[in-house]
Amino acid sequence: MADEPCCRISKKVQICLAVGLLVAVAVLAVVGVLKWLQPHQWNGQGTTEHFADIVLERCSNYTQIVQPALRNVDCQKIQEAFKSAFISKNPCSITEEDYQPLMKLTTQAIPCSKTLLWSRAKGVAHQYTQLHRDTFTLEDTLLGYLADGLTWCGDAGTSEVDYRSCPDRKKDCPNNPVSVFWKIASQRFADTACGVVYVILNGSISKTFDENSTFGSVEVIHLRPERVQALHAWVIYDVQVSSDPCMSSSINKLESIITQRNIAFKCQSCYRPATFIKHVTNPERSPRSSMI
Ligand code: JS2
Repeated sequence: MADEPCCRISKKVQICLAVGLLVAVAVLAVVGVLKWLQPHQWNGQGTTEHFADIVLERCSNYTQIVQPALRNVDCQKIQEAFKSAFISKNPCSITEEDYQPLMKLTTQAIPCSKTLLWSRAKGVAHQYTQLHRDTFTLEDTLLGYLADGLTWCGDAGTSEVDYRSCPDRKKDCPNNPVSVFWKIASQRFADTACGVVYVILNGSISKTFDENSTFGSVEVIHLRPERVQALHAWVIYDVQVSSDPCMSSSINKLESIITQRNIAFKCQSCYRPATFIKHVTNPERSPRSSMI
């Protein structure tokens, strides 16, 4: 038939196209599997699932229920400012400037003598502020409340967050989104503290005061002598110790750093956190407040 050679060729072309399509699908499948099996790029856990939604929900909860005095805060803007701090950026080159828009939107007045710092004693500190609602750890302020316990990072080449892995401070790089956030948040929290500042330390570990901790390397050095009269350390311990933890060499080191900065120092050791939380109250009262 006149159209037979054309038909025979088109049959051949059809088979070639089909084979080509099959090969293409197979290649894409292999690439997809290899990408999926690709080892995580970083050593730290990936961004917390639903990160942006959690930030928005926490912001609404905090400003409407926890601290209604902040009810006029724009949570959408805060969520956007938080995302803009790290999305589409190299997660090992995050700077303090990246967080400035978020810091500006989360300014908050903390009453003098109502700042509570902590080191290796997060749980006890938060149990204390749950009982003494007029006292604030960083995580009881809006900024700390938004981020506490979360992980987040992005990547320069995409506008997506990285759910697979994020840089670990020690194994990958210190200027990652989470570490830079807590450094700048802790710095501002200490910098704006006033009156008597309290810190809960762990007397059951060898380095009760660690100069390399966030408390030791950031907050202690950012307390302002012109605003802070004294630092009161509450050293809690739950194992029988031979001597008073307030007499330890690490506490003596803390005392010398603080007094050399013209801030008075006081230490109180408290056996068993439970009794401490119930009975220790901070008598200092002051109507003045500080902006963070
Ligand atoms: C909270 C996190 C996270 O005074 C406290 C707080 O103000 C905190 O911001 O910094 C101090 C505690 O840090 P430190 O002295 O290094 O004690 P730690 O027990 O080793 O806690 C380390 C965590 C400090 C910063 N930080 N803080 N919530 O989710 C969180 N993630 C990090 N990295």
